Amino acid sequence: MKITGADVLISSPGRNFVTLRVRTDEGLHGLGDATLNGREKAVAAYLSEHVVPCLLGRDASRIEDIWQYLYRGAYWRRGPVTMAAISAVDTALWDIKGKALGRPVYDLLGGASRDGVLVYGHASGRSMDEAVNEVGRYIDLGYRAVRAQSAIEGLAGTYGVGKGKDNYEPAERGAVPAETVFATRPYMDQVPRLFERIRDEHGWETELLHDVHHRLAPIEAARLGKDLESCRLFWLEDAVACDNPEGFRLIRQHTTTPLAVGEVFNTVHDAKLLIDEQLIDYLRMPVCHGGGITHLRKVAAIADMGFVRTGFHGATDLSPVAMAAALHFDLWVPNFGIQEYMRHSEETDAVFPHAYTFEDGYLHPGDAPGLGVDYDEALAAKYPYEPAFLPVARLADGTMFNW
Ligand code: CS2
Ligand code: MG
Repeated sequence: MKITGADVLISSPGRNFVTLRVRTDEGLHGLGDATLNGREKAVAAYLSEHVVPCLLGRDASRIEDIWQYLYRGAYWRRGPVTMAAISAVDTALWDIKGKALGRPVYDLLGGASRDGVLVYGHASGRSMDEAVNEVGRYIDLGYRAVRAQSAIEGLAGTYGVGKGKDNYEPAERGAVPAETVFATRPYMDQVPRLFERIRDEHGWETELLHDVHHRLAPIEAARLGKDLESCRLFWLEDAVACDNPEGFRLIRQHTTTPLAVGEVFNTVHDAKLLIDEQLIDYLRMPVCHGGGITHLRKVAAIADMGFVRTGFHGATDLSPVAMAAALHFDLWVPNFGIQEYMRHSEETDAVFPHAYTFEDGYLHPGDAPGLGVDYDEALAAKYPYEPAFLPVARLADGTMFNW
């Protein structure tokens, strides 16, 4: 089966997405998500200019060889743009292989290791009261695990808090990033109070998660992890900026709160020290940014040796193609932990019809051949791309900080 073409499809149904569609001489096509929030055009150009010409005429069934060709042949290895492009090609080729064999991708990986994929939803509030109530709403929706984020008293806007009932959309349309202000001390004082309130109000049955979102120093993260131990979190995510994995040694010395990291990782090399030294408990690099299925199943095997489980990123800026690929992987992978599931907008779901379903706190990818997701190009044309950026954050004194 030869690759006859590949289309880089940019649309904005609710938010910007870049989708790669690989076509073959047998009439089958496969999809990959090439969306990198706020850097969409960089990945689109990398694909169009430097990858697609190299795919034409290749045997679509040679997934590993094409991965090696795109990775080793790039010379300039790794990084979010390169690996998002490689991940999209890889995902599309697994989609094609499943369609050619008439089997869902999870079956090609080794079959189901569980009956459903445990997911967590995103509860947030513009106040602590609203956040606590939102956790209750997600429990009523059937979620068994809920991430909770709230605005920080005294700060106008903060990471993870939506503007209303809709899901939190971090990227803001505009020519340059919006600027927000962060303050460490009120954040660290408030988060333990938020989770104490959630436990008081909603009990101990539901798994609770929190995303620090790269904003603390190691000693601060150690303190927060310690302060949260009585609330028994499922995980504390991105406790520190992970340019410095060694920082996790300090956090680990001080707290038993489980740690998750890796949504900004893109190859095993970003995670190796953390896995080898068992400095984390969950690895978040998703199929669409972490090298695709081909690379990620190697990473998962290495993680398994270090008792690290998967907990893939699944925000709305990862498309339903990425979610479908994640769910096939999640259903199979032996050291599965949990899957993030921020529901997409209705426009997004309409452009990306998919087979995955939610029931009783679990997702299932469905048994359609391949990934079980498609792309409605005619409908997508109604939603043209608009530049959008992730915000930047400064401290109150103007110091540039981590958003
Ligand atoms: C977050 C994301 O879902 C998460 O855990 O870290 O909301 C992240 O901020 C966005 O995906 C960035 O585009
Ligand atoms: Mg996160």
